[in-house]
Amino acid sequence: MPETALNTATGINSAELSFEDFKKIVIADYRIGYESRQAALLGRREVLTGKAKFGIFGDGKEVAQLAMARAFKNGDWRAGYYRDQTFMFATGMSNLKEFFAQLYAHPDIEKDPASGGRQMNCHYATRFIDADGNWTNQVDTKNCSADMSTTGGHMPRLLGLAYASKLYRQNKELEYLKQFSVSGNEVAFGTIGNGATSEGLFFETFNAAGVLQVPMAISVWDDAYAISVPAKLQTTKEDISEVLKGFQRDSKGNGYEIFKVRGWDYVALCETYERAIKLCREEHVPVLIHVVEMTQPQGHSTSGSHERYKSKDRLAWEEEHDCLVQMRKWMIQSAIITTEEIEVLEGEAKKHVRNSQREAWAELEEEIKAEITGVLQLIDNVAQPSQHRDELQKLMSGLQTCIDPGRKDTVGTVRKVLRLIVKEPSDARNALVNWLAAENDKNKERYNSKLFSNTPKSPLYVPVIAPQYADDAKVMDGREVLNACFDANFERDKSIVAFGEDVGAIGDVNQGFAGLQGKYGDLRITDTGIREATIIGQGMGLAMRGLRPIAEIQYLDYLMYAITVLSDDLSSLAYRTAGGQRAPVIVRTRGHRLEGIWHSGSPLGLILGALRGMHICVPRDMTQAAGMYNTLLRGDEPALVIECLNGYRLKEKLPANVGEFTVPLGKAEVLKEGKDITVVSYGSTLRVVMEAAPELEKLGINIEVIDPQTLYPFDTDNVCGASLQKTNKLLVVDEDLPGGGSAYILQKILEAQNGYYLLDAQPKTLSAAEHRPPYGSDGDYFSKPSVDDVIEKVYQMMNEANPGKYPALF
Ligand SMILES: Cc1ncc(C[n+]2csc(CCOP(=O)(O)OP(=O)(O)O)c2C)c(N)n1
Ligand SMILES: [Mg+2]
Repeated sequence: MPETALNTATGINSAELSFEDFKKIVIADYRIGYESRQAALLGRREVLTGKAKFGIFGDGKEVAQLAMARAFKNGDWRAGYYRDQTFMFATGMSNLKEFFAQLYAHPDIEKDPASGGRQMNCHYATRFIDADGNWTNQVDTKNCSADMSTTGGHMPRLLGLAYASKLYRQNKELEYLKQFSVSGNEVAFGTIGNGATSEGLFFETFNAAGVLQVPMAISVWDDAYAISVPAKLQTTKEDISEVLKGFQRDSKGNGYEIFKVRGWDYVALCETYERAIKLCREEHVPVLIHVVEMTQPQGHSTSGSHERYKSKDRLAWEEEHDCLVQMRKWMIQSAIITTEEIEVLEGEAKKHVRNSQREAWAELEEEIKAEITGVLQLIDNVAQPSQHRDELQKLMSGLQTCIDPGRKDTVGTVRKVLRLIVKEPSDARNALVNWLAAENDKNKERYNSKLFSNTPKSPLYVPVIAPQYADDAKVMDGREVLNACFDANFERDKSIVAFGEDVGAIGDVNQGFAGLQGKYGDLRITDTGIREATIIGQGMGLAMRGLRPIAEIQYLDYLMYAITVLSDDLSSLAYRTAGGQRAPVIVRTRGHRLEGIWHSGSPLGLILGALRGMHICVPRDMTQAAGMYNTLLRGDEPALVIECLNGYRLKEKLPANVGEFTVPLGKAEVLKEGKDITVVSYGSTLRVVMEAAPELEKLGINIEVIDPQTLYPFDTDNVCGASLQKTNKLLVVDEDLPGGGSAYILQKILEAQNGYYLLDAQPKTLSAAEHRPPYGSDGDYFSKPSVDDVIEKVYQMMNEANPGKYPALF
């Protein structure tokens, strides 16, 4: 191939480039690819010899990633999966030492900035918030949203990252947010395996990006397998770009530009990426780059070998079409490098990788060894005078000779020692106890911190502002209070956007946004397709790029269709990056009883289990909901707000400061004081309880009613526990299934708040029946807690405590 053809084909600006310069660039690329391969080979060995627990690597995918990295610019974003180590090295977003530090689970963000040792290897992320909660400048850096292990799980987030560019380009009001975008010129790069394209999240994302016309570039790394399952069992026609051809844009309308290229052809790859990304960046056309004929030299991961399921022919083909083998051959044939030179390069690269691995291991090992030395001295101090000296010495030598020890070995040994000498108090034992306490604190920080971002900008620190009411405050439908709250916030903060099904033109199905699209435009208040998972992903991408999304899920029952994204991605983001990333998405929905099986759901048990890492707000009315939105929109953590479906038309008073007052998170409110029984409830059942209260008064029972307002965090001032000091009796009422949200509340009050010690009767729960709520008023009455149910339940508890005073009803 003539030199000029090479230059043009690689997308490397040939105009000012000599052949020498061009050679240098290609050689530098090969070096990165080769080092990456060596890291994969060595990484696997580290797992097999026991230094690391699991390995999954990007071997066989190197060359395409070198080409992709060429097209990736400052300000761009990646949402990808565990095969992308070469891309990460080539863009400088990661390096060899960090690669090994993560493989060894080094819990220090200086060593593994992606996850602080929390994620398996090759799970990447760049850090974009500082310790004070400030955003870093995303325009001058290359950006990587945090990987997950779930294949395809990152697709919805990718949509949001690309959608942010569209908003930054089209909404001129956002120009003041200079650290996030330059006129929306940033591309969101996604990667996904061929197998994972079988997943619904892929198709939902793909369609949505075509509708939205956002600068999203999806690369499919196609190695014809998904672990052992071959393409013919994964993909129609065994070819994802073939079946997606209907998305190809044409003269009739918008769509995608679709590219297909072989994973071992460096020249074609560079050319394809240059063309594809230019179009994507400049014209905001989404692109698919289907990279075929990729290989997996070491098989899927360290948990198995591919010889089990690949034929001899396939294995031989893979060896020959190994992308680095092909690139090497091409470089030599094209006189870019000689055989001797490339051998020298490879020798150096191997050494460099080995040194990086050794350094990464030594850094972790030294820390732990130093801890062991200190602990052994402390144990020795208790061992000398101990009756259990022999056993203690055994424990010491066990720790001393432990191969590749970890912190569980030091801490575990000390805990055993303290049990052995439980009856031997001494200063030396105290020293050991103190050591353990200090170490527990450190390990808590290492392994248990950052479920939330916990920065000074947390919504927990938003100042509390009480609602103010004018003497002639208007009384209006609850939905109108919300509408006024949203209006004030949209006016105040130009970065707020809201979107979801029917949110735009009609202002949501209950009209909380009525009239606001007309006022603020359809870039800020926007209709979406029926695609719950990507509505959340859209919110995540925007929130990561400095915008303030309210992502609406039409009914709580449809949250299930987004639960994977909410649970795996949004809720785990702060934790899995050890506080390096955040996405303060506010998920707005409405739930609890209304009508029928899929419009009356209240699955709080499920939500509390799945969404730890989000604030869970359960306002009893629209004024409280408004106060919560005011709080959340001023904080920097994700939250779910569940409005009461049957409350939009109930009358409420409009606070004069409807866009300013705040409802603090985790602060329970006593709605009615009483002395006989504490009744804790939330959401729609609170009205039921409040209706039951005067009826109970007639029966001589005075209940105290408490609204925790948020389930996570739950009553951080122990208001519920304190109430039990007075009543000594506890009833929890909700409309989840038995053992769902109410069981969570019991655990909080009885165990976390020590309420158990204050009870003089068995604590009870009153929940919905354990089936779905049937349609119709009778179905509701016989399945969800009614006023009659509450009265009888409370009465029964009083009857049990004092049958003389409260004779049995039935
Ligand atoms: C949601 C989900 N389902 C299943 C898995 C288990 N799993 C991990 S990797 C993998 C195969 C992925 O194949 P492909 O998408 O082709 O990517 P490749 O590993 O071949 O690059 C599977 C099934 C997972 N991690 N996440
Ligand atoms: Mg595959």
